[in-house]
Amino acid sequence: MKAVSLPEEPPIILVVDDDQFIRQLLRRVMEKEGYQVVEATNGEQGLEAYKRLKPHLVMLDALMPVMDGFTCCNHLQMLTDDNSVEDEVLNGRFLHGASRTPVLMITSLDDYESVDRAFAVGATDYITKPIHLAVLRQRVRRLIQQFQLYKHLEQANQELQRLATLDGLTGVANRRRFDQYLDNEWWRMIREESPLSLILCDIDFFKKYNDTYGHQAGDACLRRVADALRFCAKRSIDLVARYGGEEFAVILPNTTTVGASQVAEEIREVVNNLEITHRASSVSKYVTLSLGVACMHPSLDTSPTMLIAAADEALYQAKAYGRNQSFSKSEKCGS
Ligand code: GH3
Ligand code: MG
Ligand code: MG
Repeated sequence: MKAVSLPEEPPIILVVDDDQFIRQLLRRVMEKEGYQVVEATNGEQGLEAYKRLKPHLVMLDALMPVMDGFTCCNHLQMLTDDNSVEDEVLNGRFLHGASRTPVLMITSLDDYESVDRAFAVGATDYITKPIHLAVLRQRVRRLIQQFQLYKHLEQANQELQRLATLDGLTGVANRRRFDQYLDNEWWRMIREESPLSLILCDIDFFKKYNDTYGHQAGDACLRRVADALRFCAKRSIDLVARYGGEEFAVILPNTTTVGASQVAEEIREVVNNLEITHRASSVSKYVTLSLGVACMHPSLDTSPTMLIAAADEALYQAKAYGRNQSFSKSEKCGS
């Protein structure tokens, strides 16, 4: 995982206020703190600048011509509310909007209603004028630190999620990802009324390979086979996964039996051509694969397990007919 590094550029603060004196004061104080400051004179300009600059903090006056601070704050929330439902649940429960750029309202309005309204439209914090500069500095520092920390956590979380879907040895998708993807594509193919194909590949006499060359050589062999599979499953929607042990699976959406059988034969040939010596094999001098191909037109009364069972049965046939070959078993999947 990448180490968390501090940003090189100083954080940007967007000051939105119609009062030139206040803008200049805030600029002076914030620049002294090491921040970059950008100014806007009303809500509309503020939104434009926000979209362009993606600042780390917005300081927002409440009363301004053209578009006031409450309306502007509302729009800002809509601009940043592009999170998934899952993120929303997390934010709502634990993070209280920490994923959004913090908005600090600085205003002379100090009545209950205005304060409540500001928080209701998404303000992160509220400071009244006349501004207590020492308090402002601390609040700004805290808000920016929290926002940056959240961003780092988000990056780390994304990286963890990516790693949680990969097989550690071979780098292809793991079984968990395979199950998820097959399920997703199953539903997608129902909607599109398209065929879904699956290839199960099993290395022939792999136990003997391990016994002959050792477990580490076995691991290296698995990696090379996985690379060959990745090479053959060319489309971005194809998924290669380690199904378990020395078995791999290839999910081929929008693919007929004929198409999938071609891919299976190509995989078989590419692995043969790797010429990984296997002297204990009874079918070849080299490491070979047996492959089972299945294709279905997903529907509401069938399920992904049926596709897996069909591919497994086909793989069994390929083994029974002598290994180093592919066998397909399909519903009417066209050609
Ligand atoms: P067949 O031709 O019928 O497929 O026989 P096989 O020997 O390939 O099948 P079997 O299921 O008997 O053995 C699979 C072997 O795969 C046994 C196991 O030690 C090995 N294996 C499973 N996972 C790994 C792994 O991560 N690394 C290594 N090196 N070997 C593994
Ligand atoms: Mg096996
Ligand atoms: Mg095997």
